Formats: sequence, structure tokens, C-alpha cells
Amino acid sequence: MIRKYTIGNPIPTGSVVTPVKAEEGLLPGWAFDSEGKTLSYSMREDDLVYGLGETVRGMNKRGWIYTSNNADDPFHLEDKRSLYASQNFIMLIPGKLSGRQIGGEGGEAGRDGLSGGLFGLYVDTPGVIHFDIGFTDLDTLTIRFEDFDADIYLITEDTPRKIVKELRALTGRSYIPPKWAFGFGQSRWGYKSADDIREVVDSYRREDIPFDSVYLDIDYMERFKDFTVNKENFPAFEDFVTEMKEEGVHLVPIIDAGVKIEEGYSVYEEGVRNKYFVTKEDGSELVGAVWPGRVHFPDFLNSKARKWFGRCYSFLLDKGIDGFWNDMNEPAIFYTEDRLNSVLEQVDQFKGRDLGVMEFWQFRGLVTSLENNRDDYKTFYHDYDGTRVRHDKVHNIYGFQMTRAAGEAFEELCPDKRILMFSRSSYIGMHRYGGVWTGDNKSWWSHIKLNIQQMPGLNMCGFLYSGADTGGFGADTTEDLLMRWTAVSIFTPLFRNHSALGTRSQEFYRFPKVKQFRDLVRLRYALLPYIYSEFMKAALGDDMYALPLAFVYGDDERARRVEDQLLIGESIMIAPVYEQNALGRYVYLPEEMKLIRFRTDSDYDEEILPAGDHYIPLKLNEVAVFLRKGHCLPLADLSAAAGPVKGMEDAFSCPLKFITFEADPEDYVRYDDDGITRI
Ligand code: MIG
Repeated sequence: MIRKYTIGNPIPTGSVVTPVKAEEGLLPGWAFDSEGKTLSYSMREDDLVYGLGETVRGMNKRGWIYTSNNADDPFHLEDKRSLYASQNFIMLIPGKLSGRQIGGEGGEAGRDGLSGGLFGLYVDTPGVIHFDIGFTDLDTLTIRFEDFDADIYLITEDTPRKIVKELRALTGRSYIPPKWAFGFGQSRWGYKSADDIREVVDSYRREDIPFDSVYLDIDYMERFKDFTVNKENFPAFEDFVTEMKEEGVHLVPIIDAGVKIEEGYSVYEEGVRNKYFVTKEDGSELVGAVWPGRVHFPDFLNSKARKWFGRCYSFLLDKGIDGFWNDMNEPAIFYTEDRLNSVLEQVDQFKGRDLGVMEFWQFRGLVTSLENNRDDYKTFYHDYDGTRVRHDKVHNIYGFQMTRAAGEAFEELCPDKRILMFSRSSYIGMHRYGGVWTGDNKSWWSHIKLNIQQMPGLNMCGFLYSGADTGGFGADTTEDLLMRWTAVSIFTPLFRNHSALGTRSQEFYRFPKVKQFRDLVRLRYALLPYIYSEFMKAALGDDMYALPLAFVYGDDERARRVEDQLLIGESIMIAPVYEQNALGRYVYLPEEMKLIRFRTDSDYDEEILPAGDHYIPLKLNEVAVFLRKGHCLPLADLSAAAGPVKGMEDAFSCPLKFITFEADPEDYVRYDDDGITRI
């Protein structure tokens, strides 16, 4: 059941597709403080709080304060409150104290009128809000608003997954990418030319590592201008796209939010002519700076501008491109022209002065204040279909509306065909148009764990097609880190190795143990029939693909607290190693399961283990999969392939084999459509 409560006068976000009539009165069970602009809920000791999508810390969000305020921040540390996205959905899963059984027959109901205590809450507001989940007081959950305007949806059902299903009914079905997007993709910020890309392709082929895509980062563009191609480095781009396609490789270019200011550049000129860019108080276009230098930002909240920008993607679609990633759309701003001028003036006053410590900090602060300064968001405006709105009031939906621009254009331009799309910034609702990657993580062991922990939060909010930069984006990777990380990423729908300019190269073929990487990637391809089927079940059934154990074993006190294991689809649980030099790890089994220890897709052993704690030895080249009783795992039998397994299509044409645990393969529901036609 969904009940809606409206506070104040919320600015619409475009997130909800099935309108709900607002209830009279206040959110039941919550204390309302209009002066402090807060809503508070008393948590019991054994209540779990899940949700908030792509945020730092654990799956259970208790014990920290999270701020929805989309930010370009490459330091995903424990003390951060905001990352790139705002996914304002939380779910409270009560424990035994409330007398509630999760996923079973309902216990005694009646806590706060919230059907026994289990509930989901979606706070739909485009502005900044804070989720204080036991930060100020361990047992209090407080939502604090900068502007007390929101549509709040309270969802009560008797299982967590039914709540997720209701949220999806409210906000729409999840985006489904083409099938090749489940293959492996290689990326790096620094590939500059067609020859650089050919080298990547040839190296992967030489090492016989399957892959389906190579990503183009900003250097493919001419002076970082959206919807252009650098002619020197890609002399015949269209032919190159065809050449790659014939090789079975999809090229996936990046699109940035900012549009370069340059006379004669059609995107810039059309945007200015039609007033499609965001403006300052005086009506002139905001001038900011990002990779292209000075830019204007498209007004994605204006439906005309959105339509226009979306159609610009046809420049690349027409050349045979069938996938994109949208970046810098929080939006990231290196500096605005106005602030730069003011800082330069102030800096001038420091000239010739003897800088004391305080003055030194002041001076330094001036310069660092330029980048991603939140006050800049108060200096420009949108034409939100007739209403002038200051950006900070709608900040969190900017990236969503950019990706919507693309998604709606794809529906119009390629009505039959699925196009790959994922974005850095997001808001609930964007999950209808694309997936997300989790941004600029680092080659840190703790970020493998963060990857595991972010998956279910993203899935809850509808972002099924998601994944992290495998191997880490910033900082130098190591061979063992990349290997352990890959052992996680072979289970995430988006599986991409990506890294930053200036860091150690991390393509799999760069390492001495390249054979082990080949085995890992081949295992992914062997798992594709399962991964794809489970993804489709989640998308079409408004369900989740990666689940916390608490969602299935909600009455098991131990399972409820597991933070580093995931259920992937209906059949399996994974428990990855994310510590350096570990030769295995402890795993909690909520029920009897069959351990499959994979060394390669065809070399594995099986062992039935009782419920409880187990130490599972796992060498660097081993991947543990735990098969649930009564289930089976279909695998593409790559060893029976007619030729080399180069990519997704080869894997799907292999015969299937099944690993079973007291189950009949006949009962397994498999999805295997052409992978391109829209569903
Ligand atoms: O300011 O395009 O998150 O994946 O490689 C950095 C360069 C801009 C940030 C993205 C990253 C990408 C990088 N971009």
C-alpha cells in the first residue's frame, strides 16, 4: 500500500509516473517539526535501515548522516555525506522486538500503524535534504529539509521486496540495456586515437580475453566539445565504428554536461539562439568552466532544451554508435567566470604582503573555493517549463534530466532498439532511462567492499544496471586488487575496467598473471545466461538483482547483520574476498548451500555445506559461489564453443550446462531474447 503525504509546495521532479492522491494529515508514526523542518522516527535497537542508493558506508545505513546534494567528489571516504546521486528512498526492516517476521506469515502487527514496523519511505524533492540515521541520536531517524517542501510516499507491505515492487510501480520500470552491455568493457581516461583503441582490441584478442566494448573518454572529442569527433586522431570515425563492429566491438563515447562556448560550433550556437542554456539573475547565460574550457550548461529542466539536446546524440547514433555514458552532470563546475574574477581581484590584494599563517589560509582558500562551489548553484536559473527556478532548489535532478534527454531521444530516434546509457549523477526516476556507474572510486581494498555494499541500495531505488570502475579509478592498482575486484564485478550487470589518466595502466593484458584474468573474464561469460536472466527477471518483475541477506532471511539475526555478502538473483549468494593477502574469508550461510569453487569456467569443485559459519579458503584465482537449495545455476559451456569465445554472442551460442542443488534445470526460467529489440 502506498500513501502520499505532501508537505509545503514541492517542485515536481518527474520521478513519479503513477500519481497517488495525497492523504490528509501527517505521516503516521513520525514526529513533525515545522520550525526545524524535520520529520523524526524512533528506531528500535534491532531495526535495520536500508536504501539511499549510492552512498558511503554500509548496507545498513544506521549510524551516519547522509545528505542528498549531488557532488562531484572523487574521495569516497567514510566521512563524506554526499556523492554523485540523490536516491531518497529508505526502508526500515524491524527485528524480532517488533513482533514482526519478515518474508514469512505476518507476526503480531501494529507498531505505529505501520503494519508491524516494516516500511519504505520515498522522499520526493529536488532540493537538499539530510537523512540523519542515528547520527545525532543513535535511536532516532531524522529527515531534515533545507526547504520544507516534499511529496512523501509511505509504502507498507509484508516483505521488503513487495515494498521495492510498489516503489517501482510508483516510479516506473527499470531501464534495460542491450545484451552486449552485459559483456566486459575496457575503458581508460587517456585513450586518444583510433590506434590507441585498436591496440586495446588487439591486445585483448591476442590474450584471448573476451570483451564486447571499449569506452571513449573525453579525448575522442574535438577540444572536448560534445557531439564532435577529433578528426586528427579519428580520421574516418564512421569507418572506424564499422571496423570495430565487424570485430564485434561496441564503442561507447562519453558525453559531458557542459557545452563549449565557441563561435561556429553548432551545438553552442543553437543553444544560445534558442535560449536553451541556464541563465544568471540578469538573464545572461552562466559561464562556467569544465574540460572544454568556458562552457554554458544546457537547461535540462526545460522540455524544449531537453528535446534538443537529446536529438544531438544522433550525431553519433548516425555513425553507428549504440551506447553512451553521461558524465559531469551534477553538474561539476571547475569555476564560474564570476567567481574567478572576484577571486582574482581578492588575490591581487595579497600581492607584496607578508603572508601570516591566517592570511596564507585565507589566500589558499580563495583559490580552492573555485571548484564545485555550492554557492555557485545559487547564481543561476532554469526555465522549468515556464517557471523560473533557482538551480539550488532543483539541483539533485539535473543529471536525471540530462539522461532523460538522451533516453527520450533514443525512444524517438531508435524506437525498436536498445541503446546503452548510464550516468554519473542520478535521482530516482532516472532509472527508467539508464543505469549508473558509481563514479571516481580508488584502487583501494575498502572500495571493493563499498562496491558490494552499494549494489543493493542502488537496486532498491531502481538502478539495476550498475557497477563500479573495476580495479579502481584513481590511484595505482595492484595485480591482486584488480583480481579480487574482478571477482566481484563478474557479478555486477555493468562490468567495466576503468582508470584515471596518470594512474598505473590496468588493462588485464598488462599483468603477468594475464591467464588468471582470462579465466575470470571467461567465468563472467559462462555466467551470462544466468546474469542476463536474473537481470531481466528483476527488471520485468520490478524486483532486485543484488539483494542483502536481510531481504530474504529477515528472521535470521545473523543474516540480518551480514554486510559483505550478496544474493545475486534467485539461485546464488556471493561472498567476495576484499582484503589484501587474505587466502580466504569467513562466510555466513543462512541455510544449507552448495559451495561451488570456480578456478575456471570448467574447472570447479562442489561441496554441500551446512548452515552456519565457515572459513572458505580462496586463492587469488578462485571464486566462490554458493548455490541455494532447490535452485540451479545455468552456465554457458564455453569449452564446447565452436571457436574462440570473443564476446557475448559466442557465449550465448554455447550449449548450456547446469549445476544443481536438489533442483530440476527444466524449472529454471531463462531469458534469451535477441538482446537488441526493446522490451
Ligand atoms: O573530471 O572524463 O567520473 O570516469 O574518466 C574528470 C574524464 C572527468 C570523471 C569521470 C571519469 C572520467 C573523467 N571524468
